[in-house]
Amino acid sequence: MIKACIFDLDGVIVDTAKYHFIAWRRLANELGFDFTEEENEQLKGVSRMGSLELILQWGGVQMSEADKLSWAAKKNEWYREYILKMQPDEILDGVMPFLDHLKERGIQLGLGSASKNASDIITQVGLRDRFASIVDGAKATKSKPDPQVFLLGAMELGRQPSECIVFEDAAKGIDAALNGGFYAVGIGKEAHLNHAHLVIPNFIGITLDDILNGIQIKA
Ligand code: B16
Ligand code: MG
Repeated sequence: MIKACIFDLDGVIVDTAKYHFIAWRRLANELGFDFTEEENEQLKGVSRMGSLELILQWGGVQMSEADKLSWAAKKNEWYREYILKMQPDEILDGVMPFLDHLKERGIQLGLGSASKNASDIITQVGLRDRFASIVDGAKATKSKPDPQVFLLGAMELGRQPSECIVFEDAAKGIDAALNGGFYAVGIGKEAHLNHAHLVIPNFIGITLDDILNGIQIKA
């Protein structure tokens, strides 16, 4: 029996990946190199410091731990310039009707994001009151593919992982959901997410029964 749905934020509810990309690219450029949108794909669901480590590797740049913290803080300042201007119209197409539909079906809603900015983003787009549980990168200490962020969410909702579906756009996020014993639905391209129970391109026109049929379980 499915009782709850836990949503990743970046790439599932809103497209903040584009703002992360702009800010990380600015950091790389200031350090004298560049990286591609394809490389950026590998940063999805990865923590801030984990992302910085990967980017520095791509650029072949080494620096002290103190400098890493200072560059990560700069990147976050640039990123926050974008997110603090976000409006409800940046919620991805199909998300609002799907959240309304889940509420009508009595399904609990949770948010499980690696982002320390999740709380501000969700407030900015007016969705804060929709989620009974919000677990972000400040509450969760272990990065995806560790399932901690989703396990904390299930605990806050009073549910077992087997009663919850996780919606994720990142391969590492799907790993995290599967590692925790959740049903995992990928949002985006099959090629990146084919280890999920089901992959859908987005939420447009999607019903709970479509999802349950897709993951082959009964409500
Ligand atoms: P912050 P999600 C993740 O959010 C992003 O996908 C990832 O690109 C980002 O580095 C991470 O949050 C940390 O974000 O710097 O705001 O703490 O997809 O788990 O909602
Ligand atoms: Mg994501």
